[in-house]
Amino acid sequence: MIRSAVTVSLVEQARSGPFVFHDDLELGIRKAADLGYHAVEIFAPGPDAVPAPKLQPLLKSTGLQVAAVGTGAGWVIHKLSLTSPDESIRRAAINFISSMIDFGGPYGAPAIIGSMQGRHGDGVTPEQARDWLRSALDELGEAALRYNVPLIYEPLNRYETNLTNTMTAGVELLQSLQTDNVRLLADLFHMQIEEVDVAAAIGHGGRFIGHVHFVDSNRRPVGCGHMNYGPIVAALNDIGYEGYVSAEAFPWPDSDTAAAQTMRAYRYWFERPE
Ligand SMILES: [Mn+2]
Repeated sequence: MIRSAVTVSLVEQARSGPFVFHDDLELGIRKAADLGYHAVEIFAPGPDAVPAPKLQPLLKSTGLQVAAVGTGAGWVIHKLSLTSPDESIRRAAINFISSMIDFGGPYGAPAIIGSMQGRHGDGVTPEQARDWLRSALDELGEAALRYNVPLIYEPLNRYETNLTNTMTAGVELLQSLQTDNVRLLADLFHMQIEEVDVAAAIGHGGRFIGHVHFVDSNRRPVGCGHMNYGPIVAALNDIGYEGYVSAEAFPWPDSDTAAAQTMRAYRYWFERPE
């Protein structure tokens, strides 16, 4: 079964970012539960931002899961990158992501590597950057095993990274790793910029896809852009996808409307009788 999730950001520096709820995790979780979501995806400033004694009872009382935890704060706040020319920054980036794996793991939530992957250039060759990225994914993928969760790696559009822009490149990267515990994030916003055919790319990603960012072409909530969802949903069903479709979208026109709109779209696309 494909389950629904909605993003909650607690990162001040990401206030204008594509997150449906901002600032207040408890309120975000309660609203998500009221709307019928299965889970929240948490974008936190660090591993200690949300203490377990606070989060656990909230999840218990609402019945919500944590779909995933973002690691982008490592970049947005600390300017850490897995492909920085500076070895101490690369090591700090791995340590930050490792601590986020430890944050999400007890909830069964994988960590997502998006902006933390960085980019080549600045004296770093593409080959060198990919070597560093591969070695980090191997280390962190294995670290996630102790929680029985994968590590999620997100290909981004060309304006955000020059390392991996498509599902095809993502599959090639994963196949070159030692670990088999890394999965791809199919973010429909990035994909509609980079892929020739989003549905075909999902088919190509196949079993490697472990998470989906469910969003429209303009990064507004599903139904507020020009994405053609019919073939995309069919492709997810065809590959037997069973993870989350998570609303990583702008709070447009506002958080409550965006969350309700995405839930309407989720029900239309994923809960319709055959
Ligand atoms: Mn995304």
